[in-house]
Amino acid sequence: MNRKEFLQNGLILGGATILPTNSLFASSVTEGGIDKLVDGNGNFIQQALPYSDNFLEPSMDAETMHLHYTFHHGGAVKAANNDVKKIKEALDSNAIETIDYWTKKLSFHLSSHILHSIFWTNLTNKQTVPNGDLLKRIEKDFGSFDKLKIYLAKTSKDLDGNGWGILGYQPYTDKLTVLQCENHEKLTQWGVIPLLVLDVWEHAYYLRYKNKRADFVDALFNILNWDNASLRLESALRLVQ
Ligand code: MN3
Repeated sequence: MNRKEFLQNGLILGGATILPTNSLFASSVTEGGIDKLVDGNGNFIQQALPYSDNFLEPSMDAETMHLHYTFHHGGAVKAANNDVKKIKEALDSNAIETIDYWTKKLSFHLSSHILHSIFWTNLTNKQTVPNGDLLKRIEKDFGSFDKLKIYLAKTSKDLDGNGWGILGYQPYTDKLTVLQCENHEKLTQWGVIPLLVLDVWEHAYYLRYKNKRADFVDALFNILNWDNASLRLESALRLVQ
């Protein structure tokens, strides 16, 4: 797919994110470079975590990891399948009074599935830093890695209610961009491909960090997998060339 075709298909690809086939998680998480969120029948599926529940201790405790992955992410996958079913039923029976409700729900639940799927691979148990093309683009678009860290941390800490801080690649401008996403689907820019996502919903940190979201965000910065973000950028650029 060339850049023009990508831009024409932006609505389809806008929420999808990709890992190259040579990545550590490629075999189980992706298919053809795209995060594998559906099975052969088009039903949403949840991939296994790429590590054990306690892999990210102490920054993220095992109990939170288990609950977060199983019930919050897993719940969204089940709900997204139900939303699709309800939309189909409404169309098949020509009873469309509630179709706007299920359409909004699908936006919420599928966006949750996409962001959580990226989030797990964006974390690791060692300190990493951006390098190569990702670092060059960070310096070009934000001034320095330190400035990006300040920007992304502040955006994540100050989010109203529940949501995500996101570093993404915007193919329409060929720039990196930061989003402050409310819930899972609000305050985006069409076309942005997420590279690095920070879940700041209360369910992500409340057991260990209580009300101290800022402490959790600071801890997250010690376990962000910038190598994974680099792989995602490489794939995004390949897709739009
Ligand atoms: Mn979450």
